[in-house]
Amino acid sequence: MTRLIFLGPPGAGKGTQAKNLAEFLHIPHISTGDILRQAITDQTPLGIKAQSYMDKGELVPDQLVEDLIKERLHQPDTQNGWILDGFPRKVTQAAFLEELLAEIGQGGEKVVNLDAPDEVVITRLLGRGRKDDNEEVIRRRLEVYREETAPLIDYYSDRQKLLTVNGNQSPEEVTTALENVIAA
Ligand code: B4P
Repeated sequence: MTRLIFLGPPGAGKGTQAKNLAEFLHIPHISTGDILRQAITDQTPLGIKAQSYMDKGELVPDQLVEDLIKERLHQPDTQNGWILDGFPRKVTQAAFLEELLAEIGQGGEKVVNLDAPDEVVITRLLGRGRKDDNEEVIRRRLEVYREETAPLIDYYSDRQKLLTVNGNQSPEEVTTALENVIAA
């Protein structure tokens, strides 16, 4: 049973690694960013509410992502494990997740902290060129990461759930490092 949470700054490689690992393990890759972007494309009520926040590099309100995570983790395909990519991003979201997992009997999760320096992630994201990948928005996403998300490193370390992987290597090297920490 693999239940993993990917943590790290924007551009650290969370989406890249989480997608591959989930395919390999045959478990769902649950990316809040992907779900929100799809909702924006489909112009659903969720997408319409989320768009202005995402365009500015701000986090969308907790309630929106918490509702979608609750709904997603109740789906039957989560029974054999999952990878959460982009959730939680704040201590309040982590507390919500802890309660949700206790309620649905899906504890035992590990948290992978994938890290890479600012200059590296900025270069990667500018190269990708998604709508929220322009320099001003990237800098705001990094600020938000430092203020809101980085405290989760201590949060999960205190709970003995944290695994750390250096994201500043080639994708293949990151995958190998990831496999090693998970297997250990
Ligand atoms: P996300 O979609 O989660 O985007 P991200 O943090 O920028 O990382 P991503 O996973 O896409 O990039 P990756 O590092 O894999 O979030 C977008 C927005 O959604 C947020 O700003 C927020 O508004 C909203 N949101 C999402 N979840 C939320 C939540 N819980 N609460 C509130 N709001 C929420 O890859 C980046 C690039 O690097 C790619 O081009 C990739 O090919 C490249 N790359 C990856 N690994 C590499 C490597 N080792 N070497 C070289 N390049 C690499």
